[in-house]
Amino acid sequence: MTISSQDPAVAASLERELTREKDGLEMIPSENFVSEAVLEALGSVTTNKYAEGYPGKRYYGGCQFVDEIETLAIERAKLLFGAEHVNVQPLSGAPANLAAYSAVLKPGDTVLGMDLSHGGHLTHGHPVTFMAGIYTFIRYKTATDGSLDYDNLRAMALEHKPKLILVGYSAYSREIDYAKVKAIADEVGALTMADIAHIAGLIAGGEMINPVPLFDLVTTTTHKTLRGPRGGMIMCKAALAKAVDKAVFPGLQGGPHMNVIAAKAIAFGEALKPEFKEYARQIKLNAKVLEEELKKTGFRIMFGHTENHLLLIDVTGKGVTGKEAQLALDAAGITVNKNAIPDDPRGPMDPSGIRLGTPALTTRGMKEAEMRQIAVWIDRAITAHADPAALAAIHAEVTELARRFPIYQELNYQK
Ligand code: DSN
Repeated sequence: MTISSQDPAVAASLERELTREKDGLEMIPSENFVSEAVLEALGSVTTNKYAEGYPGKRYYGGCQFVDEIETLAIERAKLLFGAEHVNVQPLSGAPANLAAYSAVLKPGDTVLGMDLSHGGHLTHGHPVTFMAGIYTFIRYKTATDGSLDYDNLRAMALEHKPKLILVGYSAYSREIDYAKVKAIADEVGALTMADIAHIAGLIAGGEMINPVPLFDLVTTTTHKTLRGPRGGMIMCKAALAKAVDKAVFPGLQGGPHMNVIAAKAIAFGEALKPEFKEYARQIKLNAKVLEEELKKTGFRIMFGHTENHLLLIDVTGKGVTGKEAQLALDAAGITVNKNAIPDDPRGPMDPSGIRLGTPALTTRGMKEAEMRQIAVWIDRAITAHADPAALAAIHAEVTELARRFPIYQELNYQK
């Protein structure tokens, strides 16, 4: 029985989504295209299995084979990042962060985390989150040159005496000096945590600094640049292993999603291969070319420049808001997301910027020449944002390019 014969309504929507992914340019920096093997594992029989606990210490029978799978995922992740301990059960990035906090903090403890509009994440202490009601988050910002303001971070750490200093961001395009942050944390007796969700693939590929050997806790998602299934993971020093495992289960979660853990094991296996290093290198090269070309057409790149896979761009100089730019690019077949810029005077539903990145395009095999062409289309689409015919014309060109870099050729939800 296929989806199309059992449930044509869902099959039709799946097919439309498949066509959207194939025929457009996916430039949301947190998205990617997983391998067929990762997709297959997500739809495997391990979705049927309950396995509360950890390999060799489960609360359910019949776990011998899912134990093998989870052990493989853990061992591969350890190798990939040089981690002393890994928990692969977090369901995604936000639960991983909450589990990491609850492993080492008591309610009311103070955490230093990055302001959302400067590239931080909601789960790094934004007042709308549940964790902001439990812990006291003090939020720092970037310096005017776009680097982390380490002097200010140190001053804030000395003033607030945090229990935890948190780095690692969702819309920030620069490298982080983890050794500097660790020295500040040591000076005030704080623990260190990095959320590497966006850049895990670049770290695994050797293209960005790896905080795992230095920091107490490192959380990540396994999708995004790491190109695995949608899920989370916590890495930590051996001394924190028990606290982290207890925080994930039974502290916050129930049965782990074993199909996702199987897919994580496969993705980590892929990231251990030499070709993944080449992939990570090309992601950065592509982002750099895109930055240079967009600068030439007059866009203002936030944080000065990119040192990773993403660009945060102020589009207001082109006479549009972030929302208008996102809508225009959507109509042209280029998917990005509207995003706040540092200390954005506009609101979150219609901010001043857009965020875009190169991981998914690079997975398709696109290189510098394609980035140059895409930068031209981005400028043309934003300039023509009120002209549906011009946007449709760009869309046709975009689709022609996308089809020259095929993905998922065997997939068909209508058969
Ligand atoms: N939603 C993710 C992103 O797009 O960056 C972060 O959690």
